[in-house]
Amino acid sequence: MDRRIASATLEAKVTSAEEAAALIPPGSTVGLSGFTGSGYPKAVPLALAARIEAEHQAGNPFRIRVWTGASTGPELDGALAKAKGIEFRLPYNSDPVAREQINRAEMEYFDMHLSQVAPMAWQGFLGSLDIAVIEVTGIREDGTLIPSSSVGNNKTWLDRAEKVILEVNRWQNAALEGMHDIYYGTALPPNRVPIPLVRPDDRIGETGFRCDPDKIVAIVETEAPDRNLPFNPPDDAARAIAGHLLDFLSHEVARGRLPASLLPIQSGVGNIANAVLTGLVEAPFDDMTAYTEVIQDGMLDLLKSGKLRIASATSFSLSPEAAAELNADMPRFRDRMILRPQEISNHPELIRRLGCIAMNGLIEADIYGNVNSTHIMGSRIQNGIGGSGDFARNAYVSIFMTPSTAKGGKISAIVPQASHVDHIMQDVMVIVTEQGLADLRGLSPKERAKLIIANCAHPDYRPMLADYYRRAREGSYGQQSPSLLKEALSWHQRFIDIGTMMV
Ligand code: 0RQ
Repeated sequence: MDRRIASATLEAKVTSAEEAAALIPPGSTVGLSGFTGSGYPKAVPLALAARIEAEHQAGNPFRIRVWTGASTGPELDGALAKAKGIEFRLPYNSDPVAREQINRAEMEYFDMHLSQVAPMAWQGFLGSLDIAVIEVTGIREDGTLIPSSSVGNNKTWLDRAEKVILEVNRWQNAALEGMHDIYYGTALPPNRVPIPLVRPDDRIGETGFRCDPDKIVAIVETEAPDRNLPFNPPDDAARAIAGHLLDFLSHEVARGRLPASLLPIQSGVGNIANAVLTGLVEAPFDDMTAYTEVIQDGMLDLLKSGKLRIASATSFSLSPEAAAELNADMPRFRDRMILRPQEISNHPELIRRLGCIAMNGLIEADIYGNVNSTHIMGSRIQNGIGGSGDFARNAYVSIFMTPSTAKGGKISAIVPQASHVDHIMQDVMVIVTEQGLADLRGLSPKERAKLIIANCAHPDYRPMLADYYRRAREGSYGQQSPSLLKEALSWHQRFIDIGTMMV
């Protein structure tokens, strides 16, 4: 059998998931691996959830505080949330059970920029970390750890936690070894120095995690796949959005504002982002690079096509088919992919230096181009800000994309005023819907409003928006960003009251 633990001292610490979970006391703060459904521990959280349920049945309170990289999988967030075992969680979450508990105020959720999690932990702003539970691909003879399909905050959790539990997952391809780049040069002010990365393909760190062996209290062996959710095939809206965006990029190249190989692309998760990447396979750009958070199916297609030279990220987020394809051909892909800690994949300094083209989804945008990425009707969390803020504020071009309506047309994605703002208008350069694209660079709020209503709003809502804007031009207190305060959020209230924004 494929041996994954080459250190005899550490092999002696192999135990069952139940025994490892028993080392996590109630009230602990636990730093777990995992980013967009990849590289999360799969056995210890399940065993812990069973233990929590048993304690609850015996009448004993038992909850923990959970820190991760980003979203994980049903065996982690899903199981612990179902057991009502999470008191507090950070950062990005996409688990439906955890989402419901957050929205019912049964779990506290600190939604933060993904690049800031590790620095804030080091700065001591988040409190102390009791235990790290980290999935790895293997353990080398010298005790260094071979990362798995995501890096996320693992370096920081391993360094900061008092105790470490490892899951060595044999499902993860042994050929992942060598793909990672773990940078140990971050320091706190006043000792911070520039990060020596000037191209997406630069390697500036080590291929494994350092970990004090004395801190390792248990090692559990697993053989379990990542979450690997399927992608929906792109629908008409996704294809139209991709088409507008690719036209825009071609136009920018023609105008000399982007090089023919573009600049490093960042792409969010989801079906639209994936459709855009797939569209790039046919587009007239060669020798492209990606400096992004996640490598999804479309990114693999681009690598296979030879159009993408290198993809730098912090994790994979693949469908089962793409994961199988990657695993079957890992050595071929390995040299053209780099997985880094999320504080490096999302670092504002590096995003600004490289000049990334950021492409992310949104929930709603207002007529001035303020973007809400997180809250439905201003109060209900969907997922979280993730890395969208890290990229949008620092990108060379920051692009947000969405279908122009949601929920079968009952909701307009373009509204008089965003019910929550994650990205202020200064961080939003381009908005794209299936209706068209609004290039907002260099425009005043009133110029932006005209363009967004004309190019991005759905025709069913366009007259309502134009009417609102016309009356705001007449009746607003000020005329820099005209607004009718009593009416600005009435569209959302109408949806809550009668189930549609349409009058
Ligand atoms: O609801 O699941 O009930 O059907 O929101 O929307 O249209 O499927 O789009 O999957 O691309 O997600 C902004 C959430 C878009 C995502 C967001 C409802 C809609 C559906 C999902 P259902 P879609 P996507 C890198 C970058 C923040 C983080 C980020 C996101 C569900 O892109 O989480 O960008 N972004 N990270 O029906 C009510 C509206 C709505 C709405 C959509 N206006 N009102 N519901 N929905 N618009 C990755 C990481 O950082 C890890």
